[in-house]
Amino acid sequence: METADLIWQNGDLVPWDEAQTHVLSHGLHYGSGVFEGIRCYETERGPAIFRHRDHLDRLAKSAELYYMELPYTSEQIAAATKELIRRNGLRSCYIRPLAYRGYGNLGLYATDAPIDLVIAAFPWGAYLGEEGQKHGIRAKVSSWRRIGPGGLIPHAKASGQYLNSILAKTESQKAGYEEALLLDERGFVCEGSGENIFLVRDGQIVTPPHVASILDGINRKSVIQIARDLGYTVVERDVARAELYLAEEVFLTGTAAELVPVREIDDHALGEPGEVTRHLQAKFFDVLHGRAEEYLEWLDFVEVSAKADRPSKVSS
Ligand code: PPE
Repeated sequence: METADLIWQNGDLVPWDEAQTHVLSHGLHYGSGVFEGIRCYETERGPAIFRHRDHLDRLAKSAELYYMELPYTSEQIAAATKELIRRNGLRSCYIRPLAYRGYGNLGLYATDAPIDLVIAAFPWGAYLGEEGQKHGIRAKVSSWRRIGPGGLIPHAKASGQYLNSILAKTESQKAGYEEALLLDERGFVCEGSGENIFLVRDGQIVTPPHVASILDGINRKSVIQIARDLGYTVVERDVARAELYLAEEVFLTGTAAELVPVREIDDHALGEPGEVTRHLQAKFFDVLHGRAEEYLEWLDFVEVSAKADRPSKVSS
């Protein structure tokens, strides 16, 4: 992976290689952590974090759902993130805050394990490849069902839950596809291993609802709003598996993936990205890069001096 100079760890900026944790940290053993994936884009007015507040709200909610008390407020985390971006001299980056149960005791009811909080910010290019972003990816419906509300909390972005996504992603990669599409426990379409999914059917935009065990994606929400603002009809409803093959267009949204067209599912060709996908993708990229006035309120600008003040020597 691409690295940066510093990582924010429990209140301190530490050199990247020195951001360590104890091997008996609770989160390492049980996946008892919650995290976010956030992106910051270079804009004409400087670096801007997309829907920063919404991501930090979701982080706080994920923590609350797992009875974890975050040691910092969203305001403190936001300020720390901006400082980290400045000190790393980054203009655009992926941001990964992670709160996990640290070192204290093992066992499932770990009252003595403190909650540690780290924030990393580093460059991360096109998640599913430049080619995929332009021409679409090949996806496969996974044999693994998405975690359901009976056993876990699909609405939470919790570390351990990602073992489910990892199984699905690994299966799809080994089978020669770029991404896995998961069905929910009932067998309806849910989402990608790290993205929400949209279909275009009869000119309408369709996306699975909350009861289909989706993660309440921030880009999903954004794209729904942008599409409606552009005059499209967006319907949140259950989607049958075969609709994936019958759709005029399919695309995925997520922070890492951004907006990626799907050109083939289970060896059914959908073809090159369609008109709706291309229209939404272009508008969405304008929004992310601060080129759409009407959505500027979604951007949290990072104040940097004209010449980014990159530290020549790192001190912790
Ligand atoms: N579903 C899942 C399971 C998911 O992990 C993500 C984000 C989404 C939907 C889309 O959510 P949002 O980013 O709020 O629009 N996946 C993150 C982690 C990816 C990774 O490989 O790590 C991300 O995109 O940052």
